[in-house]
Amino acid sequence: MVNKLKIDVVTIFPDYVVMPLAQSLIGKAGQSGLVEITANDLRDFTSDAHRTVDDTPYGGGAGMVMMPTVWGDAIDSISNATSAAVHELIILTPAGELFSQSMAQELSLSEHLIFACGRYEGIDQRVTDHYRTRPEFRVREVSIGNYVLNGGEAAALVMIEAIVRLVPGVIGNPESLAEESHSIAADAQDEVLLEYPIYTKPSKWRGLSVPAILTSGNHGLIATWRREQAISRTEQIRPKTRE
Ligand code: 6GU
Repeated sequence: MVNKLKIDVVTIFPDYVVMPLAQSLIGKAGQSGLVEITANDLRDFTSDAHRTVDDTPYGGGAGMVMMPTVWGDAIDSISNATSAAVHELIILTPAGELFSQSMAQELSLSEHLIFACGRYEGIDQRVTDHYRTRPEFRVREVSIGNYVLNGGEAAALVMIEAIVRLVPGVIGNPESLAEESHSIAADAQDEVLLEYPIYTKPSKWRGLSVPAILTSGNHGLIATWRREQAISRTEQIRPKTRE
């Protein structure tokens, strides 16, 4: 078997992630054996009758904090169950580094990804700090954007979809990945070019015609036009990313 990727999601809402992961390309990737995804219930790693995962914050403040004890037991158990040399531990938090195409590309080459989905006000900071001292772990705190979700589950789904489609063998058409790969180095430098506009039949719809150049048959002119469109669209929609 080549380059198999094991993904463990750890959450107090395993049902929230199970159905979406069984669908579409991610589900097919699972059937092909290239990717294996497990949704783990954090409460299975509690030791009290109430299956408690959270407690009040030291120093006061609103809300509850997820306990390091439970997370430590879950991550130790899940990492010990795979033979991977390195476990990529991804702690989902709005206070994390921003997720990007270049991070997806990097993570798609991993052996084992563990997504720790925080709820409430977040996970005790010592979980990150502890696993950063363990050489068999690579720990990242990751956010998918500058807005606040109630928990990391939806963010984990977003990341998994972006990562799994990049696993070699998962996408049917490697050409579409090759085109995207140009944007990856750019993304790493925050210099992404947005896609040019695309059209299909009919050539006229509700009074709107397809740009004539696209039906000209001149592939050189079409390529130039698309590049110009991508640049002007990027300047309009993301003025900051291109200065
Ligand atoms: Cl990873 N978690 C939460 N709770 N909110 C977010 C997020 C993550 N990324 C963006 N907003």
